[in-house]
Amino acid sequence: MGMLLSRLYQTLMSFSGTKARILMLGLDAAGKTTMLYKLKLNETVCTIPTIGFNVETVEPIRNVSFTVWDVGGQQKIRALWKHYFVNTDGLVFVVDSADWERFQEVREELVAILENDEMRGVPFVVMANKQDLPGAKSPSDVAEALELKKIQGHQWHVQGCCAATGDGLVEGLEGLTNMVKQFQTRKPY
Ligand code: G3D
Ligand code: MG
Repeated sequence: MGMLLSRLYQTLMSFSGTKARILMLGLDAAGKTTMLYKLKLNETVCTIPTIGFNVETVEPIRNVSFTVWDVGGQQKIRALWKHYFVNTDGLVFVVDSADWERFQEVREELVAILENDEMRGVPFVVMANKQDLPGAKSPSDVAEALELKKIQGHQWHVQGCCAATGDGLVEGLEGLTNMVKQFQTRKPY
């Protein structure tokens, strides 16, 4: 097993005993599928741009699932999203840090997701992806552009990463895991 994968497993194993349902969302081309494959097998795979409401899921360890789709556009299918928001424990929100022209759209999408009833209190990590690109904004610049400090009622964290190499993925998921565990202990059943 590769180093990255074993560190990822160690992080996710800290959920052992509890179920964790993680959503991984972001605009198209943010790098979600690339990240998903890193969680599954430590190699870069060819990805086909996701069209419409195409949901991908991996369960890297038992009881820990990652469910992924593209947000943005397609007003008509938004009503369907809420079914996937049910019982979410954590959100990985992936941003292309070099695509600053879409930061406003990214912010609107994030806010719209978090406003959902089913997403109340759910912690999230913003993965400021593609840090390897020359035009990439730093994680703190991404946090500022998305006005994360204005978002109330959710614990959050921002992590710079490069899905292509896997850099920063473990750190991001560690941060999320810690927040999710706190969220799960506070959650009334
Ligand atoms: P999505 O699933 O969010 O839509 P993808 O995004 O995972 O399909 O990635 C979209 C494109 O960005 C892909 O390029 C992918 O290789 C690239 N990408 C993902 N992560 C990184 C990264 O960290 N750095 C760089 N430089 N590129 C990244 P293609 O060319 O295959 O469309
Ligand atoms: Mg995809």
